[in-house]
Amino acid sequence: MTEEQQWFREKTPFEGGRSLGIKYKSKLVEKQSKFQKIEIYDTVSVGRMLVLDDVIQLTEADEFPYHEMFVHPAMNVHPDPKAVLVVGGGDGGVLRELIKYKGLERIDICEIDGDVIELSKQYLPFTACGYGDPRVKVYVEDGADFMRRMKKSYDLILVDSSDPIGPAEVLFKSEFFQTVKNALKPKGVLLTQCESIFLHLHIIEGVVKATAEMFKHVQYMNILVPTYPSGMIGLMVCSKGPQYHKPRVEIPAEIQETLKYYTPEAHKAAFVLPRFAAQRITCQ
Ligand code: SPD
Repeated sequence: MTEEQQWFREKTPFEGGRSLGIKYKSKLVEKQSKFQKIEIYDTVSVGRMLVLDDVIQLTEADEFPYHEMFVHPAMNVHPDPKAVLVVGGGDGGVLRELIKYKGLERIDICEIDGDVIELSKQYLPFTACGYGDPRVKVYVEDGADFMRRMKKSYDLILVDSSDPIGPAEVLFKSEFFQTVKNALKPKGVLLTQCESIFLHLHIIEGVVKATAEMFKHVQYMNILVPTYPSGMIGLMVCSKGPQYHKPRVEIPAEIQETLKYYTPEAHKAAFVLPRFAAQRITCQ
């Protein structure tokens, strides 16, 4: 292969004719699973990189903002989290952050594609390092089917999905959010991957509309991740209990020391949106 061919180019309909290129040293994995094409690269400048159906899911260099912000704001504000479910997230990044909390008693993960879990354990040890924790139970099946059996079971449900094309499309729909709501305890909170304010406001508005009918508070949290399109991504925080934009406590010092992105200040800042986005994302 020539040097010019050693580039991965992410081209999705979501990116408006733009493309991000990442130069790689070698392709470590290319596998068509039952659900999607899974690729793992060893890149020149961002370490290992996971790609599903041609879309970058994470790189070793900048996965930490996303995975830290999926967990620590919710763990900070929820008054007594004991039971958590991760939907998707087979690479293990969200799990890695959750297992830092000794007070969590139950950590379930439901990932539809078992190959993502196995390949992550093999090639992405920097994210897939929490599977050995005795509290972690892995379910390989459709997340919505799983949650239908789990009524009022979880304090936190964290939906770490890919983009709303292919297998993840249903995870952005009203019916799915209703299923999540039913699987949450009365004061529970859902955090769900919700794309970029620069590129996907129409998708974000759809999620706000669907969730605002079901949850007491719906708030968008913005996170800087250079490798995602436009350099940022958001999470929609849908709460049956408190609002999540104000940290309630300092998180334990031994956890804070392990973090590179999250601080209570970064937590507050993530909920402050630029004007054009705040005008379109009506939060409550
Ligand atoms: N545009 C890609 C969004 C990917 C979000 N999920 C990433 C999974 C990392 N655990």
